[in-house]
Amino acid sequence: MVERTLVFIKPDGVERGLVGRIITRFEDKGFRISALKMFRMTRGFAEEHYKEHAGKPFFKALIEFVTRGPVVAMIIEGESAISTVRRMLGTTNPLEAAPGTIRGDFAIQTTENVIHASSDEKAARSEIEHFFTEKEIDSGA
Ligand code: 3AN
Repeated sequence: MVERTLVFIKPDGVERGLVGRIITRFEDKGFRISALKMFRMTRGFAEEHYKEHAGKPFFKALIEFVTRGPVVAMIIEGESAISTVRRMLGTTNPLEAAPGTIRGDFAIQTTENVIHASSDEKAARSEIEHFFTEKEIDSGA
């Protein structure tokens, strides 16, 4: 099934100049980018995105980190995009992420782990709506 998922390259990935290499991986795989933008999250925007983690010990540091510089957000579209993109990212803890995955190849720390992607269909739907307006999304037609 063709799916859409929400991905963003976190401030560490942008600062380190990894944007091009990460986007290339998704394009090389055969996925389509149906929306793309760079912006700096406000605290409120970030807290809404990570609301399921509110109150956890790492929450404050996570919000500080993700708002410290711009992110590059995109919608990736293609066959089974949600689970496949998650596999391309690797596990949340980059030390356990398999070589060949984005986190496995580019990250060491769990907070500064370079990239986010929606975890399932429900998250993808709500995150796409949170990050992009209908007008910003290319229908492919
Ligand atoms: P993922 O990004 O792999 O979906 P989540 O949703 O569990 O992982 O966590 C969201 C973000 O919160 C992670 N990408 C990471 O930046 C941060 N995070 C999660 N767990 C921890 C942790 N134990 N310590 C520090 N930061 C964490």
